[in-house]
Amino acid sequence: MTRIRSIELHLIAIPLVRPFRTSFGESTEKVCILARVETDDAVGWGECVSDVEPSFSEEWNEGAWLMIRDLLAPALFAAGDLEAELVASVLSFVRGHPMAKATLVNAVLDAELRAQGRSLASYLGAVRDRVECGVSVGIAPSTDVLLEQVAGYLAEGYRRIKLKIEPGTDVERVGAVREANPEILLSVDANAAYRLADIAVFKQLDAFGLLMIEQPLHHEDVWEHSLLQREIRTDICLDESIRSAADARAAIELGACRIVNIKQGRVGGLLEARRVHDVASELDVPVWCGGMLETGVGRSTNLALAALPNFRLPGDTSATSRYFADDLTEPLVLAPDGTLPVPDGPGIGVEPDPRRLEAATLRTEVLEKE
Ligand code: OSB
Ligand code: MG
Repeated sequence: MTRIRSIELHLIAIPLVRPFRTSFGESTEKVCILARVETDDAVGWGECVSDVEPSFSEEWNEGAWLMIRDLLAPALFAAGDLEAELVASVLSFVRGHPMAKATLVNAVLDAELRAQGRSLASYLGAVRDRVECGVSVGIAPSTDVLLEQVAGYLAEGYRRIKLKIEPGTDVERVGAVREANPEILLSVDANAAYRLADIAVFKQLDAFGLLMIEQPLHHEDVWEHSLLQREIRTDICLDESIRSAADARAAIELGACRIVNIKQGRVGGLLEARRVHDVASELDVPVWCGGMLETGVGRSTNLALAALPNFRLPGDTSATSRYFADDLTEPLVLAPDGTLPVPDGPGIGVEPDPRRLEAATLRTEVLEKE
């Protein structure tokens, strides 16, 4: 048990090496909240996966900042002595807001593990020391540019290519990438841009031997995903629709997906993410680790999670060079075999470099017990 002395919030911005476009919008820089939690014993870091606008989910940076400052942090200070496994129950008086909650769950866990000198991977139950990496490729300005980008990532060693798709260009783009690369593991992510009435598109995509189709329909349409899955051969993977282990169980039992994307931030942090992993494992459904273009803080967190046994497919955590020219932490470098090492230092195993953090910080606020 330990006491939280202070929570320091940083709003940071780092340019992306290339714009990232999905069916819901385009980013040219990564803007997010980092929390630095200081306990009586150690310091821990948590990265919030919300974005500038509430497009991927209802959460967004300014909302998450106020949620943490005005509701979640005061509840943690009031709770007194605490351990990471209790944080979610202390915060459960707030409905929803998994990304804001995850920031604190993960930061408190990081501090706790650093105080014990134990790595996050070992605490979670890692079974491997390297993780297979895929890359998520944004919607490109043209098919030619897309083919060039995909060829570049494959040359670097990435083991799975995921194409962001949207109505209009989907079949042509995916067909072109498949034709140029008949053997690769290829998947697509629609970020909820389609409706059940678009079933003809998915039947055409069936011809390309995709590893999966990620989140084709609206995040609340779990039933409709089950209807779609009955009609197509390709496995559906859910991302946005899964916000808890209970959601994962319901979606799998309903036949709405045969694969689950786990993003710890989307489900309220690392401890719920491990429960999603366990439910999927029990139901013999493979999972893989998604990403939200995190800095080295969030990606190191994700690498530890991706070392659990039921992470059976290459994830979206890519090397630093795929995202940033200058990250907050030391660069994560892809090995020629397309893997990244699971951090083995205490906690998440990395810390933001103070100089880089300062250069990236737009705003800071220190929260303490009243
Ligand atoms: O749907 O998986 C997604 C990035 C931002 C928001 C949503 C998604 C993504 C990605 C990028 O696909 C994955 C990564 O490289 O971090
Ligand atoms: Mg996705």
